[in-house]
Order: sequence, then structure tokens, then C-alpha cells
Amino acid sequence: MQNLLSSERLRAGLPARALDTGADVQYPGFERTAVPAGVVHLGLGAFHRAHQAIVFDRLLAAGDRRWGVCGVAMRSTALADALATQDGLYSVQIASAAGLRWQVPGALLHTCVATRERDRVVRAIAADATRWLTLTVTEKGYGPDLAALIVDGLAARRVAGRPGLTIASCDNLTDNGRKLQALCLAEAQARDAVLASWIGECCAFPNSMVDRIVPAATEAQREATAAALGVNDEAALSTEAFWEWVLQRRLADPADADALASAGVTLVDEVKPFEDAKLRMLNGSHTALALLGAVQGWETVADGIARPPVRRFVHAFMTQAAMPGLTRPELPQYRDALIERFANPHLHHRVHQIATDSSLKIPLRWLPALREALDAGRSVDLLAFACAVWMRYLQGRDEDGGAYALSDPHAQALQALAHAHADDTDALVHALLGFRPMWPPEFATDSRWVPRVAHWLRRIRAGGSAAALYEIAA
Ligand code: CS2
Repeated sequence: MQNLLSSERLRAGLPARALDTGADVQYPGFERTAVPAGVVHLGLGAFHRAHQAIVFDRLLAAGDRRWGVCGVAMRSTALADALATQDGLYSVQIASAAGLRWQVPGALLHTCVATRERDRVVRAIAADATRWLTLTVTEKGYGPDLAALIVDGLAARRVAGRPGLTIASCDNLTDNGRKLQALCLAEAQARDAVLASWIGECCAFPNSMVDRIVPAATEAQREATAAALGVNDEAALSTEAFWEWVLQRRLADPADADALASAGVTLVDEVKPFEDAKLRMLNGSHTALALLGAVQGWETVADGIARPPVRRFVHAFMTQAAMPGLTRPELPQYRDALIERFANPHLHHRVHQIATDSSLKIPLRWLPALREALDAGRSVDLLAFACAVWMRYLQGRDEDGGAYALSDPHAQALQALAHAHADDTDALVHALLGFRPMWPPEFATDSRWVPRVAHWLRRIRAGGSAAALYEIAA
């Protein structure tokens, strides 16, 4: 079987059908060799390659040559190297109600690895052709190492007399652009006040909301691609047809707004209504579903949605826990569309993937809604149930006795608490809600919250999560 790159049609950059397998495939619609990298992207995971890279591919196909990508894996050498041997090409399977189609985006031109080739990354950020820096480094990526890398690149740009960049965080963080800006400015300030003010004046850090469900790539996906396209692809991905990118109109080059809008990006002055709706409704219920799925032993989000009580719970969670206080237009339609997206049977979005780093996700996804519900005197039961499921999840064993490992920076500390108080529900709830890296102090003592979490954890422990779910979703 041919490697993806060895297809003559791909080399020529011609739109064509797959190698006569009959699959519906869209190849890059532009001559890739003539394109410089105008974007440096940090975090070469599946999400970027199925989201921003496809937007940039559209712009390139429309003749705007400024959006080629230098993709930086933060650590994973295997992925960056596999992509390098395929000349940056990979296939994305897109599953909608209308069926399956494939796209091979051509925007990714070069790859490198931050931990292995740091100088190359710094030079790419400083390069003349570079205009944008985009990021998908996950919640835990926003630390001093990231700031140092970006600021090294920006310092080199300034010394070379080059203009500033648009630096767009595309991670699921509240106020992602502002947070990244604060991180970079603090790092720059510690080195050199002039550099810090140059960054403040010349670089733009828009907030953004990005959305597309992109499960982690699997061997099964690689095999499906080989069967459908007749090529081997070590970096094959699958995703849904839906995507959304809402970006704050705060760009180093304001003219980029029109370019991005022409490719389907929504430019707004205020991202918050979109970001809040997405974090609380999509990501908030994703986390609740993931933890419940891990405890009940089902594999994917779609497996869960296929169960009527789970579907009822998600509907109730979005409607009663997440939606009050949100201002994105047409919330009921947004909710119904989300539940349909979760039900997509082609996605194989594993609950354990979403449960990764839950201790970092829960504060972003559940706390704002919880705080508002408490302030408004509304019931917090759906959130308390979800929280109790998280506590049960920390046991590391599903309800059929199957063991699983937690992938979470706080796993050890949390599991130690869970085991220390395994026999006493109230003590366990008290200890876990007192875990300061996750919960602000008031959530350890609030008499409208703590007893409800304890109530649901007791129900789950006594009769199992399915019975408790049946009650809460009734
Ligand atoms: C998911 C997200 O893994 C997770 O935590 O909630 O990756 C989710 O699929 C995306 O944000 C959808 O846009």
C-alpha cells in the first residue's frame, strides 16, 4: 500500500478522488511548494489538525498564501516525525448524517518538536514570514515553559525589527487570550521592561472559542483510512462535520479579520457569550458524561447518549445547570444540536479521553454555573450529582470491578484522599471538596452544596450510579 505522500495526485496538489477506491476525498487545492509558513502552531495534537489547519487550508486554497503552518509538537516526537515523513499531509475522516467523506488538508508544511528543537521553534516565531502564533497546548500547558518559549521567539522578532504577531490561544480556557497575554507579559517583564511594552503594543492576544469534536486517533482509524483511501496514513484523524471558531476582533493586522471571516470564522468584539455557552454546555456535560461513563463502564460518548436516562440527564444538565445565565442566542437549539453531535455513532469519542485532566477541567466547566446557581438560590442537584460521580470515579474501578488508571496531574493526591476516607462518605466529600487546587474555600463549607454532593454520593454507593441517575434525570 502506498504512503499518503506517494500519491502523484497529492504531490501535484490536485483535487481528485481517492486512488480509485470510490471514497469522496478532498485534496489540497493549491501548490504547496510555493507556500511559506505564516503561522506557527504550538500543540500538534488532533484538534489543531482537524480545526484551525482546515480553516487555513481553505484560505490557501482561495489563493491567500499567508496561512501555511509550521506545526510544533510540544513533546511527542513520534507524531511530528510521522507527519514529516508524509510531508505534513494527513487524512481527516468527516462523519455527518450524510455519510463519510475525507479531507487531506495541505496547510501543515513543516513539523518540529519543542523539547527537541527548541531553537528551531524560536527561529520560526521570529521568522519574517510568520504573522500568527496559534496554540492548542491543553489546560495544563499554560505554565512558565510555554511563556519562556514564546517570549524567546518574540524577543528575537523585536531584535530583528519585525512586526508583532497575533497570538491566538485555542484552548478551552475562560478568557484564553487574556490569560496567555498575562503569562507572556509577566515573563517578559521579568526580563526586560522594553520587551514587555513592545509585546503589549505590537502583539494581539484575541480571546477565542473553538469547537469541533476530534477524538484521539486510533489504530482502528488508521485501518479504516487505509481501507477507504487505499493509502497508509500514520497520522489519520476522524471528526464531525460541524466546526466553529469565534474569534475576538483584536488582531495585530486588522485586515486578517475579513480573510478569516471569508473562511467561516466568526469575528466578534466579545467572545464571552460563546465561550461560556461552549464551556458550560458542551465541555461541562462532556466531563459529566465522561466520568459517568468511566464509572458505568461504557466506552464512548455515543454509547452513553444511546441510553435514555443518560440522554435525559444531559438534556437536564444543559437546560437547568448550564443554560441559566448564558447569553448566547438560541440556547435550546444549541443544546439540541450538541446532543445530536454527542450521538454521532462514527466518532468513537472515548470517555476516558475526555476524563483526562478532570481536576483541571472541572473548575473551568462546572464552577461558574455552580456559583451562579448558589447566588440565584437555584437547585444545584445536577451539579452535585456530577460531582459525586467524579468522587466515585476517583476509586479507579468501574461498577463491574474493571480497573482503570487516571490520567490527571492531581491523580495521586486525589486518589490518596479517596482511599483514606473510603468508608466514610461525609469525610470523603469534605476532604475532596477541601482540595484547594480545585475548589475555592466556599465550596468546602456551603450548606446548600456540600450536603447535596454527599446525598448523591451516598445514593451512588448504596444503589449504584444507574439507579441514582434514574432518580436525578426523572
Ligand atoms: C472535550 C473537548 O476532551 C475534552 O475535554 O470536552 O476536547 C471537546 O471535545 C472539544 O472542546 C469540542 O470542541
